[in-house]
Amino acid sequence: MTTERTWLPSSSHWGAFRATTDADGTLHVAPHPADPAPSPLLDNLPDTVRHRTRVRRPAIRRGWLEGGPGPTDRRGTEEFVEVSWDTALDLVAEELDRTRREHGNEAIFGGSYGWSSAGRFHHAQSQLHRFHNTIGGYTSSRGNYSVGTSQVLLPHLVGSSGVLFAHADSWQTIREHTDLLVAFGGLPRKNLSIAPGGVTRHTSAAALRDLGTELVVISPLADDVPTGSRSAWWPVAPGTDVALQLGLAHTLLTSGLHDREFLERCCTGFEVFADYLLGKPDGTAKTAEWAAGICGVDAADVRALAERMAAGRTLITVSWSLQRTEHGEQPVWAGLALAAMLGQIGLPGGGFGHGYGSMADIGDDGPLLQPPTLPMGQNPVSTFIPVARIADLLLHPGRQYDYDGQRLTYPDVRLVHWAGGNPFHHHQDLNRLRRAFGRPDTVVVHETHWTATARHADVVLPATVPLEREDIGGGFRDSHLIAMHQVLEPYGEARDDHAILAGLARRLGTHREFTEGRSPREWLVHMYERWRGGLAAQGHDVPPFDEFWAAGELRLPRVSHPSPLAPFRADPQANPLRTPSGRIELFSAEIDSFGYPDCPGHPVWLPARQRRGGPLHLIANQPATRLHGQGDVGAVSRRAKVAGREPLRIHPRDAAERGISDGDVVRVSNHLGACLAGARVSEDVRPGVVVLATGAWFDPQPDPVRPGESLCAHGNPNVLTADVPASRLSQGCAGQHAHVEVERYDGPVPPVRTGEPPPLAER
Ligand SMILES: Nc1nc2c(c(=O)[nH]1)N[C@H]1C(S)=C(S)[C@@H](COP(=O)(O)OP(=O)(O)OC[C@H]3O[C@@H](n4cnc5c(=O)[nH]c(N)nc54)[C@H](O)[C@@H]3O)O[C@H]1N2
Ligand SMILES: Nc1nc2c(c(=O)[nH]1)N[C@H]1C(S)=C(S)[C@@H](COP(=O)(O)OP(=O)(O)OC[C@H]3O[C@@H](n4cnc5c(=O)[nH]c(N)nc54)[C@H](O)[C@@H]3O)O[C@H]1N2
Ligand SMILES: [Mo]
Repeated sequence: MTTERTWLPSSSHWGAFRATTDADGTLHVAPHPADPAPSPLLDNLPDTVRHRTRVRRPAIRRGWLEGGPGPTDRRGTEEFVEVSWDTALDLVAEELDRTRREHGNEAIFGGSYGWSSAGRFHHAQSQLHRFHNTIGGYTSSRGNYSVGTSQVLLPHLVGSSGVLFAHADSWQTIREHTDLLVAFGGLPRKNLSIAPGGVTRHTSAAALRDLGTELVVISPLADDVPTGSRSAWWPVAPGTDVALQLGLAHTLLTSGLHDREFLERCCTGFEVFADYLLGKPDGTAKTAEWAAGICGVDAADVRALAERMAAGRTLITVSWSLQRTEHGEQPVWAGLALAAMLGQIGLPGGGFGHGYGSMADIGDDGPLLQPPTLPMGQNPVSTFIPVARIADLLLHPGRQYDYDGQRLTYPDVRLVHWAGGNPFHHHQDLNRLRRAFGRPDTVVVHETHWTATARHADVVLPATVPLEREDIGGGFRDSHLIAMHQVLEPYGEARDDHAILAGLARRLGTHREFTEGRSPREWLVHMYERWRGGLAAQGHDVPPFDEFWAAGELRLPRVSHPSPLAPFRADPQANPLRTPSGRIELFSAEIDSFGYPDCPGHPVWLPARQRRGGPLHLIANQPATRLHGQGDVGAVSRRAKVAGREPLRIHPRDAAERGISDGDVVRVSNHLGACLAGARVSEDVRPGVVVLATGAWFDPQPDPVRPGESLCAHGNPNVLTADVPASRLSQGCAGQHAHVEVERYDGPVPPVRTGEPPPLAER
């Protein structure tokens, strides 16, 4: 006998879906019926939402509970004591109040970077910011880990980053107009599961299945080549794309294939760049031969590609991964300069793209609509850090540093409050981050699961997951707005972040200001109706909230959003870019005036400084089996593990040299740290390169090989990446690359402990 199930709508960063539960509570999920290419990551959900690593009750590190706040090296090692909500909220409210009274609100770090979950109201970071704005403000963070380098660079070059991100040509336009797509960093299918806030129809993933356009895919990893496409794979040495771009540019210049008219009319500074290509300032011409020697390709191929690029409509795209490296500004700037030389910027399907293959919403043809948003208020504190400087902030109060032409000083942070992010996933050099997390008086974390960040906190407050609450889901290019219905009861004593913060606000006298007297459902109605009013003003009628909620979704109206680059190209005088010259800046007098040796005034070849650590080049890219650390305990992520550890891809030649066979446990190490991983021997990586994706939950244990040091038993690559910025200009995350040695590990293998909660005692 079959019983009728009620499937309820919900959404996630990896897609909209429907969910239902069995009589025994087992969760079932099914993709949205309109999704042409649903994400495999949906299958992580059933195990994750009720996993034993869910935080069940508020928990306090014993040392903090008994000894009070203060710097300590015991975070991440001590047991937790479970307490009542009232006890936890009283203690946190008192500590927030003490910190702001004794040290000022600047001493509270509330940047709280991270992806949290889909859902416009219960977005943890937005809730946290709104709360802190009511109690006097906080030191914030600026930018993100995804495109932190480009976010600072692009305004100098093209006036804003939105010019490239929000207005990227759709895959449909590419299909119709582009003869050749040259993808630096590749077009990995795996990344197209994801768009922040949700993606109901995975049109980018679907488009890649049968693009038809000729592709040249430049990447050390074969996964980055879409299957079934007409593609050539150029497995260049990692970190050398700029040399290839310069070699192509030199060929265009010396063959007279560059578009002089476009460069003169729409760009500034080409002469400076051309002199550099010809080697006038440094004596090195950036010829195809020069490039070939650095990248490990044939000079004749470089010349042929340059000619091929100039012969038709060519789109050059640079993945976001390339700017998440040391000197990450350069591949973006040199890629833009190369596209400018081809003279097709502003033409459909031509010019320069940034992030095709990085995120589902780049190239998506959905409407560009700001979904409903939670107002966050104003932060009375202006102090901020570039987001990836978190460890420096905690380790070096008072120290000065450069950022985009400014000289900034790290404030003295005493309290860290994090909700919806996992710095022990996202940050580099985790051993250093552990030391940094020892410095503040107090660390408060809201988490759904016992992540490494929760384990390094003093106070852990259990948060609900989206299926345990009501919300509105939607991304910026999403075709639908999703009514996220509640499917499950909250786990244990978990509360919504909003409820947690409302409890703190009540204790600090700002409850009315924080909640505005609305229940969560009333907030959804309020946010939706305000948004609906805005749409009506633009001539788009959408139904009232009740109808939207009952229908479970809303198909969004089509809103056209022409790129500003087409009118700019047609008449740069009348439609200038928001750069100092009004044109595309191939030489930026402003950046040049900052005098940063690691980011001069035009694109240059600068090899990475961090080459120490070992003979193999490690790529720490996004995982195919989860979103960052989210869902690492889910079925898809677990299935891919090797000997219970994160898989490390290694070329057969490198494996043979080291006596490593497929399935072996290996030890990956450098001067910064070590981890264990499971070997996957594969021709898909270039020799000399190993790939270990991010997101295995950090499991620091005593290193059996280096006494006194720690090793991650699970395979988190961020124990190996250096905590250095892309440059002094952007201070962007440079976590994509590291240099390591890999050995077969024959010692006693420590168990991976991340699948269990930490030791918990009851008060
Ligand atoms: N080496 C290296 N490192 C990298 C990168 C790289 O390429 N290489 N990439 C970087 C990039 S691009 C990014 S974006 C970052 C991602 O880094 P993060 O965004 O920090 O990673 P997530 O695992 O998504 O962390 C989100 C956390 O929020 C929790 N969460 C989910 N929903 C809720 C909720 O409703 N309430 C609360 N309180 N918590 C919730 C989840 O359990 C999870 O632990 O990583 C960066 N790190
Ligand atoms: N499945 C899944 N998809 C995701 C995410 C996830 O966690 N899981 N995260 C999302 C997020 S937050 C972001 S910001 C985007 C990030 O998007 P990206 O930063 O573009 O993604 P990555 O997978 O880190 O890197 C893409 C590819 O670049 C290649 N690469 C690395 N170094 C080099 C190099 O020096 N030269 C060349 N030519 N290629 C190189 C790697 O082989 C890698 O597969 O991904 C999003 N998509
Ligand atoms: Mo990201």
